[in-house]
Amino acid sequence: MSQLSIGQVIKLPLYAAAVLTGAKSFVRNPVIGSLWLNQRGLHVARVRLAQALAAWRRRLIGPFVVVTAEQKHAFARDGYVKVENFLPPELYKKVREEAFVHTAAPREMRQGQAITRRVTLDAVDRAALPFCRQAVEDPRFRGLVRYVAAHFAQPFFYLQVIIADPDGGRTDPQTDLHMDTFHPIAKAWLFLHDVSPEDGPFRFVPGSHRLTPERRAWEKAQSIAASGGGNSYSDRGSFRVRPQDLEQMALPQPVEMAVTGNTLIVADTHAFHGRTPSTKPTVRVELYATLRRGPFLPWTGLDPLLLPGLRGQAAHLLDRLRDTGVRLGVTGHAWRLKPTVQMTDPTTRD
Ligand SMILES: O=C(O)CCC(=O)C(=O)O
Repeated sequence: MSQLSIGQVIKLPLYAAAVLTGAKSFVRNPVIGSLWLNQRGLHVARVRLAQALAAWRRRLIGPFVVVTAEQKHAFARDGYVKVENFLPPELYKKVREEAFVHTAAPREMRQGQAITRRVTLDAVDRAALPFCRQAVEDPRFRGLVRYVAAHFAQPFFYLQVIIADPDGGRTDPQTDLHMDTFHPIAKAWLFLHDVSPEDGPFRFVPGSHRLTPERRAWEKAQSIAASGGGNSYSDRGSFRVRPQDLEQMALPQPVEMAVTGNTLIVADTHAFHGRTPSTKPTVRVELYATLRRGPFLPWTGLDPLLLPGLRGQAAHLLDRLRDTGVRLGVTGHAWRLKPTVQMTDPTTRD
């Protein structure tokens, strides 16, 4: 913390308070990114406390979510849960028919060779996407997302399309094996078609959600390296992991989740995961969910987004909040609103 500007010194109490939130960037926060503090274990202490509180909250919500004992066991062992033939066949057929022809003005984000295109699946989207909405209302879907995220809170749901083109520029950063952040969060994909190994499937390192002594040592080394700068994603708190690091942590290499359509995967993405690089132009179509909340909350529930009036609107509200931030010039908006397009049409993307 030796090179602080006057502005940073004035903001120090805010930077310090952010240590008790989900803030993860080593470059934007000189306390979180302090070499001196991380050499003395600040980052690892945050990881340990967040992990312990997540385990505690998961025990609290366990009885209140629709998650089977086998699924809890699979999650404890692997860090993800996979459910094949998730939707009843009739509903799955209708979801596909609806999703593949859906035309809308989506949000898009380009990351290297990949474009992620999505529309929300909030309650207000029921008119446009009734069957997709019905699918994400399944209590087994939100139950698993809540259990894995360790928060009884409102997940964000989307119809999402990943358009990847190996000849389309820089490497997609999601194809680097990584962890999203320093605490457990949930991401879920209900795939709407078979995903073969060439189609850029999700990949995951089983067991890498556990905080073993080797993982703690790795987290500490990464936090010290990130405090010095070097890799923009790692410095922002999404550490990249190399095959030799996995070996050092006694972890296996990642499993590619080539799946049949109608498979649901819900994963803790503090664990190591990524997208398998596509070897050909691909279009992956899925119902997607994500849930992350304060890692240091000792309680669960009490989510304002579950209050009447806000319930079922989380994804729309987030978009509006981000748009306002962009208008006021306080944030950038990675998710740009695009002209109307058929969601699965890869040719109209830029
Ligand atoms: O889309 C995928 O298969 C994985 C994406 C990913 O790595 C992420 O969302 O962090």
